[in-house]
Amino acid sequence: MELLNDLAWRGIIYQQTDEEGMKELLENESVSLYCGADPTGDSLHIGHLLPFLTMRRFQNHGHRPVVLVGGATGQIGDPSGKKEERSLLTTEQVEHNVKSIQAQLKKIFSISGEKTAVMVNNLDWIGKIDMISFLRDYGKYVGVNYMLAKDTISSRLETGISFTEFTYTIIQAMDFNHLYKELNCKLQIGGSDQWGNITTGLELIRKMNDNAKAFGMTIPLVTKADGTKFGKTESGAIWLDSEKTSPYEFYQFWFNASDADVVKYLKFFTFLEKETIEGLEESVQNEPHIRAAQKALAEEMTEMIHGKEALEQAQRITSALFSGDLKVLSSSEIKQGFKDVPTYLLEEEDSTNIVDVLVDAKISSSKRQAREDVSNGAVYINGDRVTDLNFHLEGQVRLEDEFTIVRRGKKKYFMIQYS
Ligand code: 629
Repeated sequence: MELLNDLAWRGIIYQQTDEEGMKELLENESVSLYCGADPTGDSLHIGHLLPFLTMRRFQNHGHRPVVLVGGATGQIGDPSGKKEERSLLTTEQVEHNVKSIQAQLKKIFSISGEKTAVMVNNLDWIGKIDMISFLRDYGKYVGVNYMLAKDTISSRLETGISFTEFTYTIIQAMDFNHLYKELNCKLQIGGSDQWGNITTGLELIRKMNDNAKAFGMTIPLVTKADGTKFGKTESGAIWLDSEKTSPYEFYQFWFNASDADVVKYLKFFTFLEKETIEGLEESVQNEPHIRAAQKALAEEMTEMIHGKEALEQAQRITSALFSGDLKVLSSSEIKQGFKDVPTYLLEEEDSTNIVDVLVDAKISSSKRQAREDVSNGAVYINGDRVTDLNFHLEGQVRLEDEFTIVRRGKKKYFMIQYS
């Protein structure tokens, strides 16, 4: 499908500065476009994904993504969408974060040779500008009244905003102007919170380059049908870094999308085609219990971010947990799969007898109940049924010498850890 139609069908376009002009531009030339991320942390999370995946859609249609990491802006702090002043990061933190985020973005774009995506860091040009040049060459073009009218700034006038954050929008505008001149970058995209910064850039480009015209586009905020925040679970954000969010958790996040949200996510985040997504939409309506759409979403996303092997591992963990057969998993896979089950720490002096452990860890309600559970065959240790009342949690059952998985009944799992 033609790019803009595809984006519209997916619901990816929120605001555009000049719809007709942009249509013409994209039809007539291979366009360079950019989107930035500030290194405020050492990993991107799924809230960052949409604009970067959208850049990949442009790339697939012959345009060139310019991926910016804000080594300079990350030291200032974007007030957009923030109710309060941010605390400054140290320059070391920013440098560290820049490296991690660059590596993640490189993976998303598989940046290699020319003609594909390029990666830039705004510290390379912003870091060279001295204060007098800043005020004379750029500051003169941006009216304070114009800035005060921006939502992201006006909304902070009551609670307060430092001159540092107030200035942020000018720096992002300077980036756009720089990329316009150096890389012929004519379009900036971002989430809806970036509208103010993007339009400041268009103003600066126009004023500094003889009425030149560039374009801006924003992408809607991802919302959930139940009104809760997208991308957050009880254990926090869903990170792209597999150390922070394991591929299994990542898989589960998408797999657990509600029927009301899943089709929207397929359109936003995957590269599946219209016909395929429409087929999955029918499946949500006619046979929701098989969760075909959720499965497709989880597979596409996990493979895209973590690769095929990690996807297969996540699927293996999912089905082992479902069947209760843990023997097919490695200890590290068990660890991933059981991260969120109730945990009990067994101290060195505690009894390791199965009945005592069941009571101490509150897995069974009393000693009598614990004995009954074991004798009835309701207790499993690392997937093996244990019926011996004299069984001890020692030796081989301590996986990696660290933990044991106890299951009581069909689906109740617990983790015993050792001090
Ligand atoms: C210099 C810095 C530029 C252009 C952009 C930037 C970063 C921008 C920003 N973006 C958010 C971030 O970094 O703060 N000022 O966390 C974030 N972005 C992705 C989407 C966003 C936005 O990385 O645009 O809307 C989240 O979906 O909040 O020259």
